[in-house]
Amino acid sequence: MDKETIIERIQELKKSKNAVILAHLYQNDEIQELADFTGDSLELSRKAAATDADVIVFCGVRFMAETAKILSPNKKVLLVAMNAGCPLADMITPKDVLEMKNKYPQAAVVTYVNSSAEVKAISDYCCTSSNAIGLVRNIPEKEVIFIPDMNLGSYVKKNVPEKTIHLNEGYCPIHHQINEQDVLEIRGKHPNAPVYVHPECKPEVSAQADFVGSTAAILKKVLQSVAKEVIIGTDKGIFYRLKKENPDKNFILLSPGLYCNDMKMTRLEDVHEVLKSMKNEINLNANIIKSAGMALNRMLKYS
Ligand code: CIZ
Repeated sequence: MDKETIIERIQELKKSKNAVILAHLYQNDEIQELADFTGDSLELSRKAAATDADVIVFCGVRFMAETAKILSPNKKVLLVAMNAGCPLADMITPKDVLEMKNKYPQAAVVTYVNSSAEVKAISDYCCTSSNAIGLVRNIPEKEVIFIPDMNLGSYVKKNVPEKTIHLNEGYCPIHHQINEQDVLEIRGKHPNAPVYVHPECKPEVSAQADFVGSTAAILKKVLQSVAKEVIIGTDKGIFYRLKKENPDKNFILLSPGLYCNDMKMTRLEDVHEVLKSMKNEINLNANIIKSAGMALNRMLKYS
C-alpha cells in the first residue's frame, strides 16, 4: 500500500471505531501530521479523556499510554509501538520508591509523569516538567522525594531552596548526554541564536541556557521570541511543531544525539495495523488506576 492509501484507511478505521489518535511531540513528522492531537504526554491524555472517543490510539511510549488509561479507564487504549519504552521511567521501580520512603518517612513522594503506572500509584503527587517547580513549592510538605529524573529534580531544588529535596539517580539518556562544552561550541557557531533547553538536561547545561522549559514551554517561548534562529536542546521530533508554527524561523539542534529511538518506533503501517486489529491494548489493574489517578489529581490541585 502506498502512503496515501494507508492514511485513507487509517481515517476510515478511525471513524468506524470511534478512535482518536494522539502523537507526542517527539514522534516522527508523518505521525504528528496524522494525529488528532499532538502535545506533551499529560496534555494528550487529558485531551483524549475529554473526547467521546471509545478508543485512544497512542503514538508514543508505554508510560504515556498508561497515563491515558489512568485518565480514561473506560476507554480502550492502544499503544502503537508496543516495545517503545522510556529508559528514564525504567530507572526506578516500586521497590526503590519504598526504600526511599523508609529512609525519609516524612517526605512526600513527587513523581515525574515519565514513570510507570506502578510507581505513580505509590506516589503522593505526580508532576510534569511544566509544573514541577510550582507543585513542589505549593504542596504543604517541607521534605520531598523527587523521582525519577535527577536533572529535573536538581532544577526544582535550585528553584525551591526552601524545601529539602531528595533525588534518585535516574536520567533521560538523550538529554543527559549533552555537555556544557556542546553549548559553548554551538553558541560559538551561532552567536546570535538563544539556547532553549529541556530541564532533563544536566544542571551545568541548563545553567548555560537562555531558557529552560518543558516541550510546551519551549513551543511558547519560541512563538514569543523575536530571534530568527534558535538552538534547541530537546528531542528533534519537536522540530515538526516548531517549524509549523514558526515558518520564518530557523532551528538548530543543540546536539545530533537528541534523537530518541523509542519515540521514533511508531510507523504509519503500524497505526493502520493496530486500528484494524485492535491489538496492543494497555490494561492496568483497577487499584493501580485508582491510586495513580489520585496522585495525578493531587497534582492538578497544587500546580
Ligand atoms: O511529558 C512529556 O511529554 C515529556 C516527555 C516532555 C515534556 O516536556 O513535555
